[in-house]
Amino acid sequence: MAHIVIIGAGTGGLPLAYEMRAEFGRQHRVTVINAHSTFSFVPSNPWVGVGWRKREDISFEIAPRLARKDIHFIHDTVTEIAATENRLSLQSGKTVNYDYLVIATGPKLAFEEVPGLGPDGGHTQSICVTHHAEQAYAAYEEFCRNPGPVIVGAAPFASCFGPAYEHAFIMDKDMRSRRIRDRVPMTYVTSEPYIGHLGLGGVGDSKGLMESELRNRHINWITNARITKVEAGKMFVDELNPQGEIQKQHELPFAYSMILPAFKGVDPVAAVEGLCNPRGFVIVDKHQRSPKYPNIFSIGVCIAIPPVEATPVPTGAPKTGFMIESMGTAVVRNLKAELEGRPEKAEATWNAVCFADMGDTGAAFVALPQIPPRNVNWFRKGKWVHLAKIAFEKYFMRKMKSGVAEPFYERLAMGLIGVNRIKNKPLVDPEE
Ligand code: FAD
Ligand code: DCQ
Repeated sequence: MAHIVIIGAGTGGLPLAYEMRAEFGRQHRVTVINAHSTFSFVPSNPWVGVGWRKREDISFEIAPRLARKDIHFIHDTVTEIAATENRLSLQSGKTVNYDYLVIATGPKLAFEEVPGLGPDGGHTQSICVTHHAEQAYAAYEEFCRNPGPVIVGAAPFASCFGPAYEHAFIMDKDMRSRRIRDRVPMTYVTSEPYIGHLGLGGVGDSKGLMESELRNRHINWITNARITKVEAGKMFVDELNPQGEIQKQHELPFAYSMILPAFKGVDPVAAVEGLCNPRGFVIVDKHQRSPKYPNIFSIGVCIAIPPVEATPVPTGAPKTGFMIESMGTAVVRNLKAELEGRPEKAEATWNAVCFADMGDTGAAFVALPQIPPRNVNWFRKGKWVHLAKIAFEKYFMRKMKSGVAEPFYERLAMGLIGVNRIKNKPLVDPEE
């Protein structure tokens, strides 16, 4: 009997634990360790930021859900990974031994890279985690009583631009409903080289469509923006030209600001000798496995993937939910093959499939593969996306509570639009 330990019970780790249990039966021990006792549906955080959702709408206690599936849960923080000894140290002082480890620790929010950035001691809000989104909402209510200029955007080295656009559009919608939008000049400030780049080199006509949406809503923008410093009510921005030289320097006043930080790998993961790249992201092969430590796999935001292209202000490629779950499916298959003594074979499709909300409408995109030129390069805007995202939230929450990893109809629906989790895998595998 092997002991498999998963660090992180987020978008990647929790479905992975369920899928392992479903695939392995009771043959192997599965343990999940998470820093918080609750699961939180991260894509709904922008809604928490404007009070459209409360924490309890998008979170639940993990322990009872995993217990029902005979998955051991430890509510604790991993502080050290002794990779050569297959042992973890936890904040409580306990240690946990493993045979196989899956790292699904998500991002470290690197606010420290820009002086004055972030909600803890800085001057900008964040919606990256639910407690930040709650803080952002409290600050937003305060702001609405005394409105002024708003800056929303993303810092240098950011990779997750979708939520920044979402938050700008959602705030615009919310302020229109409150009848205060006319008192709020809004600017979108981003490290992307152009609007709609999304860290993906654009998807379909995302540039044209997103620019048009921003214009329609009187949201100005600065691209190739390197935010250098934030003071109370003032943001300092270098705007670069395509050659990477400073073209203009801005001092932008604001009454409210939400800036997506750069992501890095969390400290205990980044500290493991030979496991990570310089930004602390886990280096994996195409089977999600560490080349240095063959019994360590990794999925989600914490893995190293190359940027789609070099940009004047550095940006990274996003890792979206479907891609993350696909990585989990690949890990389960490869681990199962290994435990049964068969050669590993599964490779996740690193595609970008996403619903982005815009308050009363939304944008959906499919980019297959991530790096252009692509076979599928599809971007659409419409009210149906707003509704689809709400439906997806309910569906995903139900799926995470019930523990059914990838129901047949989901696979069928995604297969019909040509999006499969595993490379070269037929829609319905006759062996299953
Ligand atoms: P997470 O979901 O962040 O999970 C990591 C878990 O690891 C956390 O529970 C954390 O507490 C735990 N952890 C970390 N360190 C330790 C430790 N040392 N010990 C124990 N536990 C630890 N993608 C989409 O496809 N669609 C969207 O609409 C979308 N919206 C997004 C909105 C926001 C605001 C953000 C930030 C991202 C969004 N994404 C979206 C991108 C991506 O899907 C999410 O970031 C996703 O949650 C990443 O999953 P993950 O499992 O890698 O990390
Ligand atoms: O896991 C997902 C997730 O949460 C992390 C999302 O955030 C809301 C997603 O958007 C997944 C899997 C998704 C993708 C959902 C399917 C989108 C399909 C869009 C294309 C539709 C074409 C008809």
